[in-house]
Amino acid sequence: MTHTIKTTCPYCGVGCGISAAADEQSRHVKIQGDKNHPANFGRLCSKGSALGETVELKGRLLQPRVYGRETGWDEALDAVADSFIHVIQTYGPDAVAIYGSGQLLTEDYYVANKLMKGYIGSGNMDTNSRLCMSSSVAGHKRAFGSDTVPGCYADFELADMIVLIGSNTAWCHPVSFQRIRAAKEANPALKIVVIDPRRTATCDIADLHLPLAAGSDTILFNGLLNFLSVGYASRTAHLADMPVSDTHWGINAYAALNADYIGQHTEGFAEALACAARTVKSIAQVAAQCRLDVADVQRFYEGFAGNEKVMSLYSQGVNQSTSGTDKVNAIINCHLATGRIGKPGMGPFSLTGQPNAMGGREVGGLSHQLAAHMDFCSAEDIDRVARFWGTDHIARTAGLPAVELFDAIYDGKVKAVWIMGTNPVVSLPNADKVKQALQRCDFVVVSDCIADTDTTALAHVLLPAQGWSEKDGTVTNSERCISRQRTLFSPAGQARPDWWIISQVAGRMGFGAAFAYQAPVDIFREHAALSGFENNGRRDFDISAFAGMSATEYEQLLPIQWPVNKTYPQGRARMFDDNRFFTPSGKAQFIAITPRPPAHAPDADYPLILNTGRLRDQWHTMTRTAIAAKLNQHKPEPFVEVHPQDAAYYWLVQHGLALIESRWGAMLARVQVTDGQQQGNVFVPMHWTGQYASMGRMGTLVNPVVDPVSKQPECKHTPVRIAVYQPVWQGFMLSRQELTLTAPEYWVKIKGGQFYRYELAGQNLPDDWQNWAKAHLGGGAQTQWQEYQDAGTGNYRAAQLRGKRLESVVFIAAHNNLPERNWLTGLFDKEALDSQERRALLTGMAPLGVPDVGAIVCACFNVGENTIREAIKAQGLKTHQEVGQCLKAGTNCGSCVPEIKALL
Ligand SMILES: Nc1nc2c(c(=O)[nH]1)N[C@H]1C(S)=C(S)[C@@H](COP(=O)(O)OP(=O)(O)OC[C@H]3O[C@@H](n4cnc5c(=O)[nH]c(N)nc54)[C@H](O)[C@@H]3O)O[C@H]1N2
Ligand SMILES: Nc1nc2c(c(=O)[nH]1)N[C@H]1C(S)=C(S)[C@@H](COP(=O)(O)OP(=O)(O)OC[C@H]3O[C@@H](n4cnc5c(=O)[nH]c(N)nc54)[C@H](O)[C@@H]3O)O[C@H]1N2
Ligand code: SF4
Ligand SMILES: [Mo]
Repeated sequence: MTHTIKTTCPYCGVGCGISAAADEQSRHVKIQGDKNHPANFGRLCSKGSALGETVELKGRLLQPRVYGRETGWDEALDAVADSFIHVIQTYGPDAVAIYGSGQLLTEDYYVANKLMKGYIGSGNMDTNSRLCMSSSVAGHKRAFGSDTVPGCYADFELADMIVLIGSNTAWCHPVSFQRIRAAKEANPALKIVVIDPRRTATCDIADLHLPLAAGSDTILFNGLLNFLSVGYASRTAHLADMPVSDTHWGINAYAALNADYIGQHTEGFAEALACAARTVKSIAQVAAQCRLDVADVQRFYEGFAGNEKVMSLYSQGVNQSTSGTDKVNAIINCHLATGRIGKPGMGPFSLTGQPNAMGGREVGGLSHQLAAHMDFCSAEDIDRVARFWGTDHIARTAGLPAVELFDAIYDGKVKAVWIMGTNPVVSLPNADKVKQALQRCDFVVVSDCIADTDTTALAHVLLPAQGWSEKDGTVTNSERCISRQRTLFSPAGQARPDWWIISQVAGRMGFGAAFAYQAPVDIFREHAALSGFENNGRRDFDISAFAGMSATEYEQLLPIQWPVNKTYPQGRARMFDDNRFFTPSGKAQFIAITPRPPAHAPDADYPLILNTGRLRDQWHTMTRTAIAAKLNQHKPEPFVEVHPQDAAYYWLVQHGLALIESRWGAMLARVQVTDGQQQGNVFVPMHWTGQYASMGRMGTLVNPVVDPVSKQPECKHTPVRIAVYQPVWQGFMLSRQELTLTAPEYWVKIKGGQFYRYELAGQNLPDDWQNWAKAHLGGGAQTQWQEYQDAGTGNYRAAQLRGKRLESVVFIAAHNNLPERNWLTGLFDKEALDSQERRALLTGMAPLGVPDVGAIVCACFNVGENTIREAIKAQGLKTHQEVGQCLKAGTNCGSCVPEIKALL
């Protein structure tokens, strides 16, 4: 029997509401967007729509394991508690650590943080949010005195201009992107500016794309602050000596500066402007240093100055930088200078990455935070939280931030670590060192819902966590909206909720009374009570209205934006609408920004800049999205984007293989030549791991240098070199069964609908291809083989059938002259091949007259490139809407609209 349950998507920070029709017996779930959820009003992207394909039990971690042996919960929990107690007694509390994740629910996060900071008494709880949001957190704190996102999604529709900085919104926040696209279609006067070194899918809706030099954002925004301030100095007596020259900065811009706002509600403007004016003198200088056209910079500045309702949306191109915090404040400075904050349609807006990036900050998940937006800077806060928690063990100083934490593990200073809901062997910079750190560590506990990840492989104790569809609790999205994630299915195997696992360990460590939670609502109530405890309006995060909530009210909780308290019982859409900030003076702070280049410039050995980021259809380390065959079609293999001139210079060819090396590691990827990439920059996706590729784990390359304020690593800027990787042979295999490969140097595993696809390349020829193929594909007596071998060219092709059903194919070539995979993969959907298809098998190409859909463009409706091209030609289609009417492509999640437009 199916029952329909409202829940929230477990992927990005848009936080879309889902209406899920789940059938417990078959473990099937039909996913639809929740029409009433304020984040998406019924829309979903390709990843959210494919969630039903990710709930299968195959690959799940179903039972606790202690040193590789499956066991029951009692033994596993005792092992964790005993080892932690032993390390703490021998070396002190700072020798243990928890490394958490913005993918934990608020309730899980709260309990983990309370255990480490409140009861173990160490600050060593940090999270993958260190790699994600910590520059935004630090920038907010400096400017507002609190980690507050001022605005809300409804502002997108009210804005006159939206600036997207370091954000590939089209792929990473697709439903917000669709909302912006719809706003622009409804109001063509809405101007969109994209600031990103790459030309991304997001540029599809841009009126202006500024492909700035990587890392130069602070120059651009210091320039903007100057531009906005032209004429201000002469009108304001105490700033008369301001070294701003009107002639360099254009005319009429000062109309934008809000002197009243600056005077009444802010501090530090003079210093910030003086610093901006000292470091950036003219638009021409900005253009030269950011490597942009003067006219484009001017257009951006005039647009910003001339439109009152400006929103600045930013993400990892801003945060993941050694100037990340400064970038955030350089942007906020321009909003404070114009008074454009806390009002409809305007403001700085940090797009959060993970589903619960915001919730993690609420509970104090970063190692310098304590709880409920209180941190270790204030003795009063520490005392307050200690009294609330009823503990005399509370940590008094900040713990180690992620990169330092793993260095401390490597150095043997931290001897036991518990990793929850994150895959640091892939996602941390200098990932090989992270791997070694865990190999050297005395005691590694990993809680995950998936059995085989690069990190679970190194665990001494593995704890099966409930995943999305099983777990139950709350998350907070980019606009401070708290939503419920609800249970759809009973747990897989022995999987337990993270909060339960942590509470059990806490109990076994002797802290039972403080962790006697029976259900998530118990934790949520406590978290809510702490947020209001001795608050009196001094802390932004206050959801004390929920402190007395009943289990039924929690069950029925509707999405609501914090704060939720006596003053704002229905939540609050916009913070700072009262012009009151959470600094000691109550005023917002300008921060003087001195632009700095990225930590390491390219040099003779490593002449290129490596940029890393996300793809439309994969989520991080692919543990869940790669299970959904649909999501593997868009970009099946790890690749590196290279500018045509760099490709020519390094002899790289389209679809050939390249070896990318940095001072820290190496990676292999398929070459994609594109002028969307700047010369001197290359881009690789962050997603591939040791589970899906032999050498696709990009974290090995990444520079571990961090921002001095936020400690966030510079994931977008590593000096690298690139060279052709020339294998002796290349090929692919398609098989109904998952295979175990006897490792060629290069392999990639791709899950399809009814098949697994393996892309292969090797340096050593096997003695005999026939034996090699049969050793891999098996098959036995009931299968028939077709084979073709040409010793002269090195080509080998084989197909294995069981009756008329295709079981597997192998295609090997000395060069990369291999057929496209689409037609062959389509044959796995058929129970029987006809004789024409069987005859064509070893050509790898559809027989004449049989259509080949081409590479899949629309993942939602499975529409291929060839189909779209043919329809465009045959029916004279002119717009993506017409393509949608004709083929449905692009009409569900809309993420492929930019690609359809490119085909048009
Ligand atoms: N499909 C998908 N969506 C996701 C995720 C996912 O894994 N897959 N992950 C989620 C998470 S956790 C996060 S944090 C967000 C991230 O969302 P985004 O930040 O939008 O994603 P990224 O691709 O990491 O980086 C964004 C852009 O920053 C640009 N950039 C690099 N250097 C600079 C620079 O110096 N200045 C500027 N202005 N731009 C620069 C890059 O070229 C890139 O296009 O996405 C969330 N959404
Ligand atoms: N070079 C480079 N590196 C980056 C980035 C980049 O842009 N470039 N981006 C950074 C950013 S912004 C982020 S957010 C990180 C993301 O990096 P990670 O956090 O390492 O990536 P995920 O694949 O999301 O890892 C989540 C893990 O938790 C498991 N999991 C899922 N749900 C649950 C649950 O409910 N409980 C438990 N216990 N486990 C669960 C999943 O199976 C998976 O193994 O990567 C960072 N690293
Ligand atoms: S935009 Fe997509 S991934 Fe993000 S929450 Fe919505 S459905 Fe999930
Ligand atoms: Mo993130």
